Amino acid sequence: MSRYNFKETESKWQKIWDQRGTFKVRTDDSREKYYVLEMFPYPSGRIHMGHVRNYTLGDLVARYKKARGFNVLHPMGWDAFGLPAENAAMQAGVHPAKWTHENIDAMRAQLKTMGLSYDWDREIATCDADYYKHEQKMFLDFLKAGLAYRKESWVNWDPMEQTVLANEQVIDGRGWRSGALVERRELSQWFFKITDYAQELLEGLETLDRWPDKVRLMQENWIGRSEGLRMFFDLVDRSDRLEMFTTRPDTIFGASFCAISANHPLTMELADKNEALQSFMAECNRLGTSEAAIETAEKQGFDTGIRARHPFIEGKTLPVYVANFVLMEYGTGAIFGCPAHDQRDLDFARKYDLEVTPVVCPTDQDKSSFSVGSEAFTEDGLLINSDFLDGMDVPTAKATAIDRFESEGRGERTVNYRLRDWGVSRQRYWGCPIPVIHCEDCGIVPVPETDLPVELPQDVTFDQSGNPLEHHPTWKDVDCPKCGKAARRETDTFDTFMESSWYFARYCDSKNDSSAFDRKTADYWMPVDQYIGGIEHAVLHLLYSRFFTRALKKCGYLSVEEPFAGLLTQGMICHETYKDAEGQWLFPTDVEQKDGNWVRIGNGDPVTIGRSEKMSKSKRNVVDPELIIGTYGADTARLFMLSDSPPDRDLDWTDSGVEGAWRFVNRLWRMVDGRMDTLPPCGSEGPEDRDKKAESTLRAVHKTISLVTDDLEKFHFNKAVARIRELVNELAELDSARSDESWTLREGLEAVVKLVGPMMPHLAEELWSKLGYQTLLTEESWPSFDPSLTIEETVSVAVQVNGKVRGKVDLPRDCDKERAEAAALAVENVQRAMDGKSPRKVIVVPNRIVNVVV
Ligand code: ANZ
Ligand code: ZN
Repeated sequence: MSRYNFKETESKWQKIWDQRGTFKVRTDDSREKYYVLEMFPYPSGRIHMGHVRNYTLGDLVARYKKARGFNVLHPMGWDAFGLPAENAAMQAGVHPAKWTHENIDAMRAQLKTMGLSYDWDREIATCDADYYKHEQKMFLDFLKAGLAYRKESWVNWDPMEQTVLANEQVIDGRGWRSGALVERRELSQWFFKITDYAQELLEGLETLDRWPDKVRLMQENWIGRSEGLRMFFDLVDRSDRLEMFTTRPDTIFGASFCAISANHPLTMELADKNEALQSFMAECNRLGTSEAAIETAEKQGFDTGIRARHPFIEGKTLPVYVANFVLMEYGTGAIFGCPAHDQRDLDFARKYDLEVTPVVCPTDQDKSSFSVGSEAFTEDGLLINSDFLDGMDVPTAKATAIDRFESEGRGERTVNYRLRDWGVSRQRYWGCPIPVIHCEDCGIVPVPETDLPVELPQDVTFDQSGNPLEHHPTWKDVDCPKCGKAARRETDTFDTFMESSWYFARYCDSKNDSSAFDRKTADYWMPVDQYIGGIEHAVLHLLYSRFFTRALKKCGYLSVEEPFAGLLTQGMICHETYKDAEGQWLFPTDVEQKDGNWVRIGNGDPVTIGRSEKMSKSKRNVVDPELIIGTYGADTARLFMLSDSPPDRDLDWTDSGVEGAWRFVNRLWRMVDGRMDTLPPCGSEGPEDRDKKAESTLRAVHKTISLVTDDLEKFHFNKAVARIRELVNELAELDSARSDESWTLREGLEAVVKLVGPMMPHLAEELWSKLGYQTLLTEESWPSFDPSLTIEETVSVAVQVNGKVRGKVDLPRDCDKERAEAAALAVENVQRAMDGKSPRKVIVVPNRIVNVVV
């Protein structure tokens, strides 16, 4: 018997698909479209197992939908701008463009060995001017539509390298290369008005019923809508007032201080003549803007000496502090603190010895003795110590307090969002140039559309710190498009999240030179029906894309609002970890098992195994896809990716799992190859009668088709694999010497081959042709099933009570004992015979009898 040669077979079918253009697609109004997309990779140089899983999942969906008759769009490309290319340029002296394109070539070649059903004609690389010139046009349109604006904003500044650092380049508050303490600096930068869409983006989540709940929740929290009150406190001896935002106006009588941000205008004003305050501000600014940093830092305050008047308590004044936990970017940058009912405020009050007056009392506590110690009470209760709010519950007190503030003209109900506008300027080389020009006379002048693209200059050097565009000798120097005077090009480039915010629309019409995409074409394909990728993009990428799509709609580019109708977030791939005696991580390929112990290959040194963790380069617990595909073939790798866990769960990579998949591949191949001689020829007439075994196997075939179809619709891919394996076991029992069974075997094998087609496309294609078909399996339709054959066979079972027949029940053949028992006990006549007693014992003889002993 010959062996399955996956190497030859896989490359053979890849070539045939390629030559026939099997996966090329066009818009076709007569057919229903289906758009499957996997998040495009960053061209780091090599694919990793996460990619293999991601693309296997997408390919399964694409091939399945194609077999179901959809016009399937399934494209691939490269998220090609970004920092690693610049780092490579600095460290290895390769130009980012060269580094990126070489990586793309290497990774494309790797992907091609997986047999993925992409329409490669639509491939894009976002670093090509053909791509980003359309992005520049979009920016100009956004500018006209009022969706882009400039404002001063904070950046990380490395004082030693004299350069702006990306957040990823700040490690524990220090520059990643210089190790210098990073400072914050204010720069004028470009922003997109994503906050204009806060409410829409929130409401839109409700329509995304094919998104995981946890992703929707993460977006909801990120947008962070809160309803509250904006109100004013008068200041003692000052004519201005302090405007604050609160979500707890009910706690107003418990207010014991006010706090403002280090960047609040009042702080700035006071700091002018106050050096101590200046250094406090600088300290706050060093903390960074991340919420995590603010949450964990010790609460610090600076008493300004200013006093604010309590709005409802005659004569009461509150100290105004500058505090490190108040952000300028949220609400109004000023708060009143109510220590009894907010933990941060309580920590602050204890530190500065401020009043702690409880104003909400838990319902199970006595209001005259209730007090707050080191833990704030943040739940609902009844108002105390609160004048006109006394006795109310929190929601009523909130509404009443707001009404009072409003009627006295001291405040207004407002909705506040945590979401900030999207800052898109980056002081980097390897990104899309922002198409504007700075003129001394005219200010900011958009680059005229006819001058697009603004291309990145190729001749840049990376030997100095800072942005190479800044120190390019000529690139910056341009004439003002408005007045003709010598002017300066913007040297900032776009955040790379820009390119990934519209690439899905570009794929619809990726060769269009005159515009980003034809509107009708985009309207045909969009939205993406199924998007697949990692949960790490649950917030930023997905939210930016949802905003960008709305902005494109506003500018007339397309008609949809939501870019991704369905979303699947895949789980991680995990692997055991290994360490040597010194505690250094080892690669799985460095270790082996000898006489039951793990040792290092070569020298036999002992190795300790750690638990299975997410594959990562730093822990070295990675398996190279190229090695697996080279050893076992792409189909084995793909099958393993699908069989062991549901797609949204983590998957443990084990050698035994891969070998199991490999054995199944070979088993299927042998089943067809080894029995070809005995199978009835392709297309021959079926048998008139079947024996019992042939009949029940035929039922199993139809049931499996029906169930696997259902599994694939629900993304229960591992269940589908298990069912197919079960069917294969059953088929193996058939006797090829009997014509009816042999005929059933052919039907069964044909069904199996079609069912595994989207999972193991090369093997399936090979077996399809072995079974005698001249067509490509990839162009065949999904197998159908005869519903009458999927109905469970029922048997009539007698029910006895203490040995006497008392009734009958119809049960599915071979059903489990619990079901038989439950059905038997439910028979009315049986219950009567049991006379209210509970059974001492129930004996089930499958398909025959149930005997109840009472
Ligand atoms: C008084 C108060 C009393 C508050 C109390 C809370 C509890 P969310 O729900 O996230 O919107 N806050 C307002 N602006 C702030 C800023 N710029 N920086 C830091 N904190 C700020 O939170 C709103 C609450 O966070 C507001 O309600 C305010 O404190 C604080 F028992 O006002 B609260
Ligand atoms: Zn000008």
